Amino acid sequence: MSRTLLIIKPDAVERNLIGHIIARLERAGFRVLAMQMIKMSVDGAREFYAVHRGKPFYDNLVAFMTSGPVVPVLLEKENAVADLRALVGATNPEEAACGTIRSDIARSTERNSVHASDSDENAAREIAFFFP
Ligand code: FUP
Repeated sequence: MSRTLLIIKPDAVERNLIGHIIARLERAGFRVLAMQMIKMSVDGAREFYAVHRGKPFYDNLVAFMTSGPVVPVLLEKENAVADLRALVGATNPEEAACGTIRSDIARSTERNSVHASDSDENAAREIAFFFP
């Protein structure tokens, strides 16, 4: 078993899609180990997305992630990181495969409804960030 982190982003919370997303995760075989609803601080969002500092979308990304509540979810499954990335789909919903979460509900590359850790190393860092 391995662990990964998903974040339900403000655009999905605002559209009442928390339950929809959690149901899809559970149906796909993920176990929810912990979750919370929080409003990220600007400093927190800047730290969480530090890898993107200096990129043209960084300030907008931080503004979006702090624009409303988010729901970080700690998940467990065999092959959790890769399986969650496959379930979530590509960053740009127009490029996300049919049947993925982003293809079905995301609005745009920026407002793409969910975050999923992209490696075991980043999953460990991101899990510690929200569930120390
Ligand atoms: P992902 O791993 O699919 O979440 O994508 P990235 O880590 O590359 O990007 C993180 C977030 O930055 C995306 F979810 C949305 C935002 N982003 C943009 O707004 N524009 C871009 O061109 C790339 C990413």
